[in-house]
Amino acid sequence: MFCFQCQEAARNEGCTIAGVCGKKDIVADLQDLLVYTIKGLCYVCEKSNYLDDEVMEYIPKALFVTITNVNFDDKDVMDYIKKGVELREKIIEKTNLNKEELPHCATWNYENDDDIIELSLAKEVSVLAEDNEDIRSLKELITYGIKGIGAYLSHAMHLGYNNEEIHKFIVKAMTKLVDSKDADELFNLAMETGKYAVDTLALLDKANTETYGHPEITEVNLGVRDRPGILISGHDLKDLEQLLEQTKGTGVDVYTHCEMLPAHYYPFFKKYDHFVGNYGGSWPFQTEEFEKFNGPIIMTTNCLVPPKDSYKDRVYVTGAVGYPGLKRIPVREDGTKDFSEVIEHAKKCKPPTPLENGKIVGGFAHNQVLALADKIIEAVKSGKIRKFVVMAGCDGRHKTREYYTEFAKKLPKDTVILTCGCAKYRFIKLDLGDIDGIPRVLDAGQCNDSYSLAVVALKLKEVLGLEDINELPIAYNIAWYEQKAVAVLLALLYLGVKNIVLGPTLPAFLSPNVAKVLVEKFGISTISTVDEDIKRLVG
Ligand code: SF4
Ligand code: SF3
Repeated sequence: MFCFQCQEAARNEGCTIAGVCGKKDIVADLQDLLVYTIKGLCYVCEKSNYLDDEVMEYIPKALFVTITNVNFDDKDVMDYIKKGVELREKIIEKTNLNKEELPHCATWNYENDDDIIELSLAKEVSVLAEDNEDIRSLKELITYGIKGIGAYLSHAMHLGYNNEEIHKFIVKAMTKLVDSKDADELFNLAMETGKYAVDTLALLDKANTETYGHPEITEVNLGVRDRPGILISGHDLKDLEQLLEQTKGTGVDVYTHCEMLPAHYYPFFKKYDHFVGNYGGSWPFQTEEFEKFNGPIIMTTNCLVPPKDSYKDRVYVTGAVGYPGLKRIPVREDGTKDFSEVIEHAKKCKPPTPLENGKIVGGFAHNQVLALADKIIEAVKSGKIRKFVVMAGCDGRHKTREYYTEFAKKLPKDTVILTCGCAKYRFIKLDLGDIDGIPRVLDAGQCNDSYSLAVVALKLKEVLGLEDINELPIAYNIAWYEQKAVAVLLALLYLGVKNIVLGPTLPAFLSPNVAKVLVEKFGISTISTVDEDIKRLVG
């Protein structure tokens, strides 16, 4: 195996024996083959100008399966590979494509599982198939951006929202990854990936807000009640809605974990009395927190950490998530999920052990921030707010991430943090005060809500009459971990944002030359010390 797609790649070079994330070599190899298969499927779609609902349903989900901390189950990955081959063969047959003119990723086949495993080990399906390290770097940058787009698109589609143009882009881009070896062409494709990342995030924002209302200022309870509970994690709001409906009147409470916290900000979810609050923090701390929760846990998306035996029987998965031995939530014929087993399980469990008390204040997605625009603009004009600092993105295991807590604490009092994603857990529980009633930490929601930060920036630019997004009093100190963050980064670059600080390390998949281009064109850099970074970002 060779995998370097996330921020925790071994030695910041790549995992080769097993993943730091817990992914076994067989799963990593099969995921490479899945990406290879998706490329082959896209290739035949592109060459025959073909797209149908089944393909549009499959590609984003299959991409989602390969994101860090989503699926650790070789059987699941194998099933997705088989489905990809099946869809591809159907299209070749329907469109009479000449197989002899197709590359291996679009023609390979198998007789049994051993054939699949054998191919998954071949160099030609791995990241290292590309010998030129700069071309490889650009191709993987695009691939990870597209994985992020696939994840966000899956969420939008789960809510019934879709945009064929995004699928067409994925198909075109994956085909170029097979065909192209031209660095300029690939660089432009990376920028185009950013454009489609913006479009996908906008679609998801529309899906979320039209379905559940606009997030609004909300206090989220961090304590627990004396009843059994179900903990739901990941990003999927539709799964949460169905769980809340099915737990109504059962005596079982529902709590959010990690990226599900922002669900509390939506008006729609406030009507559920048994939707109690948020339990714990970000994903790296789940092994201790899940242990103490005492009841069942549902993982709707990333980030799943290989579960300990002590609570493994209480973890349920759904959607793209998978882990050997964990129970899967059944899907009914009408497509809704059946949580009855989880609910019965919860009834037999003790209430959660309290971890903390107090509250988190959030809900500052674009609509809420724009409702406060006059106040915010006044504070900017009068100098009470000197600068906004975007501290969005992901959390992770490494100790180096304590930097972000220190950074937030040491930021001057006339700065406001704009956040979203699970990076916020490094500082959201600190009491950083407010500026004339405007909290110093404004949480827009999940990483899925990154679009909000772009809307706020563009609105501020308009109101302040500025020409360029970089003239705004906004600095970017972004923490990344997995591939959705890569999509968001490409989105920001596409929007023209310069001088982003990306940490705690630059991606291992950026070759020195590609990194150099990003530094020259966009002023990207990585973190240094808290004091130095405050000086260069805030002045
Ligand atoms: Fe390593 Fe990250 Fe890949 Fe897991 S996802 S194998 S930690 S690089
Ligand atoms: Fe977090 Fe995984 Fe990325 Fe959605 S849950 S931001 S790391």
